[in-house]
Amino acid sequence: MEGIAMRDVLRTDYQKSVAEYWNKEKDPVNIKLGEVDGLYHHHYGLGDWDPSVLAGPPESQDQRIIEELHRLETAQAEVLLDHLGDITPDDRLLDAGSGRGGSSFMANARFGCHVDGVSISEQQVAFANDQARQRGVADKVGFHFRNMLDTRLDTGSRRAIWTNETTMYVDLFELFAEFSRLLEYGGRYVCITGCSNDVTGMRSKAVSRIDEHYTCNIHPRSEYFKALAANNLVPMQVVDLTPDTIPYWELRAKSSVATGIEDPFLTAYKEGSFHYLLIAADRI
Ligand code: SAH
Ligand code: GPP
Ligand code: MG
Repeated sequence: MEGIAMRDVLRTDYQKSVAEYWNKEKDPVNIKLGEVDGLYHHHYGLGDWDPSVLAGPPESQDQRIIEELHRLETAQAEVLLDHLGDITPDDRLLDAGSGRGGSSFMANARFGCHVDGVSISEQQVAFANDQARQRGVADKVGFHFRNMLDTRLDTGSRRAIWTNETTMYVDLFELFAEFSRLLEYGGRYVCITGCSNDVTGMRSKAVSRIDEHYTCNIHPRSEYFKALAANNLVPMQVVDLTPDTIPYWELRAKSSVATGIEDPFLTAYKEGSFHYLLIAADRI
């Protein structure tokens, strides 16, 4: 399935700029956390942190915080995988916007299933395929330089699809049309995302700062449900993860790997203009 032309993956100037961001990305907040155990994530954390990381020898405190942030990010991916339903080793899954592959390796380790990841960053695809070889799972986990709006994977080939913090880069109606095509009947789609709150009106200053920081376009909450309904995807569970992600941001703000985006996230969550949401939907 390889050998796709660059222009078929990066179709717009916007997509080129997103690819450029991810091709260059080497921030310590992601690399140092990944080095803890070799699982590299590009998403945020869930759950309470252990206050003992702030006690103990001061010279190793920073490393304790990094390990704790990484533990919370891995916990986030476990929560996502918990919502995929019963997956067997023969099932094929899609990690849409797969980053450096962390969630894909966790899915394969948990279910023994096949996973394809797609990303519009060639650097990420190369990195993640290298990880797959090092982990000895390249026969079941593979990453591809593809646009998730047009994956060119087979129709009906997927038991489950997930997006872990990737939907803010694309039009949701186009994305869910592609997922609806790829999923088998009764297949599951799980999304973890940040979305703006329709109830408080148009995007807040803090949400605009997050968009600017990542070159993304955070969608309002309503847009997800309109686009799912328009594409035969029926929500089964909707979980507001906002209270569970705030501790991660508070710890990250205290760490040496803080990037400056911590305050906008904390402001947006606390003022109620932004939510961290999980949606699990079935293909009918
Ligand atoms: N899901 C991963 C990475 C999230 S970062 C994780 O949890 O670690 C966002 C990812 O979305 C990046 O890998 C980026 O390349 C990808 N992405 C953004 N727009 C995309 C598109 N149109 N098609 C495929 N991938 C895309
Ligand atoms: C990826 O995480 C961040 C995004 C895909 C963009 C926005 C997500 C929202 C929920 C709005 P990362 O791990 O690369 O970010 P950071 O470098 O800040 O840790
Ligand atoms: Mg990160």
